[in-house]
Amino acid sequence: MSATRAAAGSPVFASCAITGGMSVPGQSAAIPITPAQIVDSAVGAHAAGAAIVHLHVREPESGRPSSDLGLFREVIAGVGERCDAIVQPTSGGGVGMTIEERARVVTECRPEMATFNCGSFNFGIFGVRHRPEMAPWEIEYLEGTREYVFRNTFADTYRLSELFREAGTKPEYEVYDVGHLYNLAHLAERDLVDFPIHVQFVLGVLGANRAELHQLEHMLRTAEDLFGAEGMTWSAAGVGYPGQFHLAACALMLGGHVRVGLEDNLRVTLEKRAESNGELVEKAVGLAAMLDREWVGPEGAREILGLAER
Ligand code: KMH
Ligand code: ZN
Repeated sequence: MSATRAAAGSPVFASCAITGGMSVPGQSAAIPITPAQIVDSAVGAHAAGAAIVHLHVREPESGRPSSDLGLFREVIAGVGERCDAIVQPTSGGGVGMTIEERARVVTECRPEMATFNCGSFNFGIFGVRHRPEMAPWEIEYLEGTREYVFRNTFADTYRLSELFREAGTKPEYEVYDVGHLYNLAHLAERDLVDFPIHVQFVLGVLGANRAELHQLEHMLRTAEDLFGAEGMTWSAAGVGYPGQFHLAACALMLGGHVRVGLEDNLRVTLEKRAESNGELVEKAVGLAAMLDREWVGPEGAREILGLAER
């Protein structure tokens, strides 16, 4: 694989992960909590250039990650009224949610896209620094992940594949480690996958692969061997700072798309905490321009992802 293979002027889009299920509000005042805040932040991310807004919801009073369908409906409708971003709710959810609870947003809201997690692994956020702003439940949430397994068993993924098909929702396959690609190939062997697929390489979670160039290259090469370069589109999401922007730069260089957002990273530079999702998208837009990629919004992304003809 050539290390610099994105054609000059090739189109790139971004997804912005707005609020997250594996973070707590006390980590940053910029994390949107209520449906109105999540909608505002998603609309701001779209205005800054994001084609996809990846959404979780939180209990409005506490900020605890939630799977409440009413909250999802409010946020999805709110974003749809104000912009044409591709709305991509999570089916990953947060700590303590069952696969049934996590899947409900797909079956009930039938979104254009949703995330689809390709394997089980430890997902540790207990290393996050405790801050005075954090409520007792937040400390418990973080510390509890010493025992947390993010569950996505084979049976779960078989079922989820069927539910996505029934809903007409395009999965974004979240792969955190190379083995998750083999799990996805296994789903394809069972005829549970519709090609071309869209893969998100999520690197930097404690419990899975690190956000490093050679790991992205290895996973990309493996994915292309399994599915063919024509059989897939892909994006990279680095968790933490500077991982988010290092991975974005690698993806831009290698011909992929990018994901940024407060779900994965709270800093815009080493010295400055991000004040909004839009600020993180703006930085990605700047990086893309420096690397001669042509930025596209929701319509361009729909075209690339094959959503336009669905
Ligand atoms: N929290 C991210 C590391 C999902 O929502 O389905 C991965 C994620 C998964 O966004
Ligand atoms: Zn997510």
